[in-house]
Amino acid sequence: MSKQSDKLWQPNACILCSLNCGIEVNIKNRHLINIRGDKKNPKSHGYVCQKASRLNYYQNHTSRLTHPLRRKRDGAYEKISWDTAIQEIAQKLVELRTKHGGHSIAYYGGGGQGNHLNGSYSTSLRAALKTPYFYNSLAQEKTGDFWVNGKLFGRQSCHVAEDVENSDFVIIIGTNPWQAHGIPQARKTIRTLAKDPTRTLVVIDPRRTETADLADVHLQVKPGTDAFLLAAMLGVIVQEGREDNDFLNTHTKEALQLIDQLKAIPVDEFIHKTGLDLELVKEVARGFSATQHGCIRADLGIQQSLHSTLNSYLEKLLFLITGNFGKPGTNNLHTQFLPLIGHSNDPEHGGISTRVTQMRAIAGLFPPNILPNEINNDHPERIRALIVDSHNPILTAADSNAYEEAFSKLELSVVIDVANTETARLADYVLPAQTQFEKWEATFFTLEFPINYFHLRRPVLKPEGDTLPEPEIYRRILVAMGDLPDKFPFLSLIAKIDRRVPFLRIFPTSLNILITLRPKWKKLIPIILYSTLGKYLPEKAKSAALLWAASLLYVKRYRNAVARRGRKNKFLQLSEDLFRDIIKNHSGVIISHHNYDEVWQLVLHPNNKIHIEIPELISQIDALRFENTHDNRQDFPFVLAAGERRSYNANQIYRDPAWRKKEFEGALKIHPDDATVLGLQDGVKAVCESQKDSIIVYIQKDKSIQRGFVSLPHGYGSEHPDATTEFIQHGPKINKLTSLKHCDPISKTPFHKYIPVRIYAL
Ligand SMILES: Nc1nc2c(c(=O)[nH]1)N[C@H]1C(S)=C(S)[C@@H](COP(=O)(O)OP(=O)(O)OC[C@H]3O[C@@H](n4cnc5c(=O)[nH]c(N)nc54)[C@H](O)[C@@H]3O)O[C@H]1N2
Ligand SMILES: Nc1nc2c(c(=O)[nH]1)N[C@H]1C(S)=C(S)[C@@H](COP(=O)(O)OP(=O)(O)OC[C@H]3O[C@@H](n4cnc5c(=O)[nH]c(N)nc54)[C@H](O)[C@@H]3O)O[C@H]1N2
Ligand code: SF4
Ligand SMILES: [Mo]
Repeated sequence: MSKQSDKLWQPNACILCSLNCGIEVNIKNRHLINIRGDKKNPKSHGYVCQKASRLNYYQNHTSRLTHPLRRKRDGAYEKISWDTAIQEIAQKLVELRTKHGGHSIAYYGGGGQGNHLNGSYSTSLRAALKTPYFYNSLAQEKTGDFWVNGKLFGRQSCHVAEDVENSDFVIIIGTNPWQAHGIPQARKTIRTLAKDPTRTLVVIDPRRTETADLADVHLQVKPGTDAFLLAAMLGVIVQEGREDNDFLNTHTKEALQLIDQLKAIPVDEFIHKTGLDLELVKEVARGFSATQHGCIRADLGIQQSLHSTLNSYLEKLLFLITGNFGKPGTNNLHTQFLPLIGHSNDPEHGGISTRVTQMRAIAGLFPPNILPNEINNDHPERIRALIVDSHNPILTAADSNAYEEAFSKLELSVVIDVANTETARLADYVLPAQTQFEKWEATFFTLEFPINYFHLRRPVLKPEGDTLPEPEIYRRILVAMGDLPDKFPFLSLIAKIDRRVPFLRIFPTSLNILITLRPKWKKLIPIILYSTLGKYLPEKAKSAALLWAASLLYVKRYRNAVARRGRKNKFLQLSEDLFRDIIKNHSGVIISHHNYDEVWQLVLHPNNKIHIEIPELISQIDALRFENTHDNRQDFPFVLAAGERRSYNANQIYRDPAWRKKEFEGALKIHPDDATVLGLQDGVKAVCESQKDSIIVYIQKDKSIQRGFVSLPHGYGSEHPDATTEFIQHGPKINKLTSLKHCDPISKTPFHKYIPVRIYAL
């Protein structure tokens, strides 16, 4: 290829899943006409899956928002100016904050698979609103896991990575990396693992997934019985004396009660409940305890099913009691460049709870499963205003009908999105954001150990219409609310000088003085950075200002690991060197290189010991013995996994159905024998009904699914305008079937993979 055409390829990243693989795009007339993997990306090395090549469908489609909108009395929307929108929204927010307190306002957003860099400035918005209510989709999948991490490792922000690539015994439970990824270069990694006769791959999934097809052992468990399976495996290990006592003695706090509990597990009885072969399960448990380099990769199949928080505990116990932690090829803790999540104390230790349903925060987040009940009542301290940012809860949170009703009760609803979503079409104000290809963007999913990466992306397109990046939207709201001045002339001047002579450190010093004088602004620092330092960053990378602070904090915590990446400019401070490197390299950079010894510093309990006993969950292990698994579900005989990841879904990020090359309907997978009993042919329409509602689905006979179990895809059901501009629904709206109450008692994460349903001909 000639030098000239080489220049047409611009580095960026795929925004469809947490991997954010590096891509190169070739643009013509505002269209992403070619997309390929970016070989220079130090994490993904050119890897992409089939979904990335369709990214133009995210950028260009007929539901794109280009102007601020306000809902009129008759329900129709009118275009308004940014000034009007911001003034009216700010006025209402101030009114609510003054009259009812910050508790009357909730924020649902801050980034999903993307929009992390811009969304992270929302901490300033929430601080100014004085609201503790930060709702996010992570709290409908991972907060049970985070809560367990908090107990085990000291903080809920301690997060576990899995080194599948270097592992010789991998257990994949409740996830299908072939479709969902979740581990770097998933298909390549899984294929290499499967081909190697010296390494073992075990998949635990009620469906014979593409990943299960490649596995050495597929434990085709009965849906919802993983707690029994995992407890039984732990029982086998402890009862046969196979636990790693050296590891436990050195690295964990005493665990007598736990060991006693595991010794008492009725292994055979538990395995029987899972529908699996007794000896096969025992062999897997023995194999995993024998290896020195085993790891477990888990996801929604256990986190969004029965016992989800308990499942997360048992899964972690399995790698901990076998000592598969803190070494290559095992599970490890990892660092985070800008912490994606925080820590919340339990209510009994001073943590906050919501005013209406008394729900605790976990990792600083509140679960979507409680939100409609926090809004839809006449409690004096109910939520009255909601700001939704880069989420589409009307389709993606449990119980769409309850959400729709709750929206109608709000005194103010604002949606910030790039597209006119189902949620936007219920809001009082709709604010159009720039897409992730029109603004500086990065992901805060820095989930790797021992080497960690960060990728700041430069915009590849000019912003469409009258759109703004989120930090600018928040900044304007803060200014209109009277919480921040429009300009910081003095600090801006200092920032300008600081960028020329950073070693003088005049900007951090001045910022410190400002915050000492104005302590109220401490939590608004992100927006202050954006307004000052941001203006003087190279290539107008204004939104990258926060990364300057992130670099400082990261170096403060992990100095040696950052130093090991090698100095690019040894005259600069380490953090300044890291920051500049990030801004300069548009294909991503390595930010830290850890030693395995350093894993223990990431355990934040005193003496860096893991507190392996969690009394609340040990009692749940005990309770399993008395649990009745013979469901009395005659009315709803099937278990529906509501939300499978397939080739043609990508959350609700793609809205135009034309992105799909096949699987247009998002059909219900059902075992052929079950379909025959119900008299349903392949391809026909049928009704899928839960206790909440019913939807129409297309039938797809599929032998990969076990009898009694059915599956519908995630990411369908969006309404997209056709040529006549009428909104037409494409595929099932699965969350019509799900319920707010069907969720974990501790974390309120929904049991979406275990929805009792009945199916009948239309
Ligand atoms: N193609 C595609 N990829 C995606 C996404 C997408 O929308 N599309 N979304 C991204 C996001 S946000 C996430 S969180 C991840 C989720 O990634 P995954 O968790 O891998 O996705 P799912 O397909 O929802 O569920 C995983 C598996 O759980 C199995 N399962 C269902 N019930 C049970 C059970 O009771 N026990 C066990 N052991 N397994 C069960 C299902 O059969 C399925 O194979 O995917 C990410 N990647
Ligand atoms: N039944 C069931 N429900 C589920 C799941 C399931 O498996 N089953 N999975 C759950 C999981 S794991 C997740 S993560 C959630 C995902 O659901 P959500 O958290 O709602 O996120 P997305 O579907 O990714 O929607 C992202 C929204 O952000 C918008 N957007 C894209 N780029 C930008 C941007 O730069 N700025 C702004 N402001 N907006 C932008 C998109 O247009 C879209 O409307 O769904 C959950 N819901
Ligand atoms: S969807 Fe595919 S290409 Fe995009 S980030 Fe995920 S794995 Fe990479
Ligand atoms: Mo997710």
